[in-house]
Amino acid sequence: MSNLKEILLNKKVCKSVWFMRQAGRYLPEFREIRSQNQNFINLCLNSNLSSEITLQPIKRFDLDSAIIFSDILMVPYALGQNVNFVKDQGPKLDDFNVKKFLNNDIISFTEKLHPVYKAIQISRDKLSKKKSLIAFAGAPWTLLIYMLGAKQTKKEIQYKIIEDKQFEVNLILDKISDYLCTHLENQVNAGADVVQIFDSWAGLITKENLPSYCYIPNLKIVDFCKRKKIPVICFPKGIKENYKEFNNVVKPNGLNLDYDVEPLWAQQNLTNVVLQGGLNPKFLLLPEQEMFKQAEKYLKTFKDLPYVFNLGHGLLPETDPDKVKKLINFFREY
Ligand code: 1CP
Repeated sequence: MSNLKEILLNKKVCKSVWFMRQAGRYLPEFREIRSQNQNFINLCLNSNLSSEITLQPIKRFDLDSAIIFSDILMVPYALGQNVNFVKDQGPKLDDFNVKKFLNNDIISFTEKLHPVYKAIQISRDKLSKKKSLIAFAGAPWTLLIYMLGAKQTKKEIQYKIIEDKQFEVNLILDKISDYLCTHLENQVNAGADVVQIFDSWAGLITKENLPSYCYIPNLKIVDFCKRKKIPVICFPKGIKENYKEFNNVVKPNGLNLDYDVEPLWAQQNLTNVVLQGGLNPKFLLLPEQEMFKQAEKYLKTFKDLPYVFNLGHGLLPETDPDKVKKLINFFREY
């Protein structure tokens, strides 16, 4: 077992485990706190509670890394766009306003996110030095999906909204990376030692638009992290065989596989990078032996490589925490 930061920077042939969305919705101890805090953004701005939630899965499962309890939508919030989480509908943001967006500055942006940085400080102080604390941000494209209101219901994306708002798309892609880089650097200064960039909606981008909407925006942030010596993991979810081109262009330290990427294909095509994840979170809903069989596919394929055991997307709300425990034990004994 080795520290995530070391694996990413030195490509040590070691294994490590953490899960996306490990802090949150499927844990009874999270639900308890959440039921007393109806406003999700305010919960993310409560440094003590955010830190407590961050450490809940570490206490329960002794995972190798903690991921800070926050949300990718804290950035639009700090850029002046109010965010509401409507039950069973997902996040709803105020209409995007060009003038308001352009009136932002790095100092007030940082001030608004101070509670997140404070939560990282508290968590770092309480977390064993052997464990990594992961900070994160949404990639520009994924954030603009929410900022321009293209995600209207729980499942649907209105791509037409994006096509009709080319000026706003270009403006956001051009301007938001400075804020994202600042947010990542602030989180590292507060005590995080690894960062992950979530491009959850990259799979919606057409092949011809991938360079301008996905590769280049991710590359800008990765290059910034490299200059600052911050180990960075990218997650361009849903781009299928384009994972190869993404890896060759963006060259992050780590790359999270989604559940559509075959592990053997990844092992052969995604080189000079530390691979992470891949296992379908739905497999945690299967009977134990079936779940182990699926997990073994990844562990076998990446046996002689540095590999971070994780999922192909976040843990599902209906996941039984005991199953998570069993999966971690299986990984440790493997
Ligand atoms: O209890 C609740 O209602 C809140 C559920 C919840 C939680 C626990 C949301 C709402 N966000 C989070 C925390 C969160 N979000 C974390 C930290 C916890 C952890 O990982 O352990 C992280 C890393 C995120 C990242 C995030 N938020 C992403 C990228 C990853 C992914 O899932 O693709 C995205 C797209 C969001 C937006 C978001 N936040 C929450 C919701 C319901 C949504 C919308 C998801 C959607 O549009 O489908």
